[in-house]
Amino acid sequence: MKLYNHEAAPNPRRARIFIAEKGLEIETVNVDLMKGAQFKDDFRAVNPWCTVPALELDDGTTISEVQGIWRYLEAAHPEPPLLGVDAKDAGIVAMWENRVMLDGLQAVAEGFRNFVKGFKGHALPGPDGYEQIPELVERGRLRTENFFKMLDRRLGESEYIAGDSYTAADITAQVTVDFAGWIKMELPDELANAKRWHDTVNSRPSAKA
Ligand SMILES: N[C@@H](CCC(=O)N[C@@H](CS)C(=O)NCC(=O)O)C(=O)O
Repeated sequence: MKLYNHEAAPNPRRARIFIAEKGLEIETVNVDLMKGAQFKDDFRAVNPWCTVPALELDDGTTISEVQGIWRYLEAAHPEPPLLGVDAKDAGIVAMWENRVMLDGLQAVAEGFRNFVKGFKGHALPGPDGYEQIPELVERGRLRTENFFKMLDRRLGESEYIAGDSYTAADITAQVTVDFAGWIKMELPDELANAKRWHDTVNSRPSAKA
């Protein structure tokens, strides 16, 4: 298996942390997003959406989308479970993970991609070009602030985001909080529940993945 990766980018990190939590070692292939390698024909043949991560299986099948990669790896390597331990838990993990994605990761991305000059004409990932919308920078920052508060409220009632154990919802939230540093935003000190959780998840060995 091979993971098409870009070390600095948040979505491949969601896949790498998951892989590390499963105790797996998977060869990585760097796709240099800074040089536009995602748009070259050889990578389009791997993933026509021109994004990383993408997981190439030994039979040549490629699975892109973090959710797709997670689902495959969880089914192939069930321990430790990261997508829920039974039907109810799986629903709860998916619910929280998606909320974190929509309200957190996408909010930071909105603030980042509409601001950074390098994303001019390419404000959204993928093969089609979209212009930046400067007004979205402020909105992205406001949404990120609200996301931090939501995280803190949730972590005041539960040890981890989807319940008593660490799951994929924590992975997306952990990556999001660290990605927010790119727009110079961090968890404020007064959000003590979220800070406690962030210290805990970021001290797991997988956080270095
Ligand atoms: N929905 C995709 C998102 C992947 C994504 O946006 N990846 C970014 C890196 S974090 C990317 O490949 N960007 C390429 C670009 O901006 O051209 C997934 O879940 O894998």
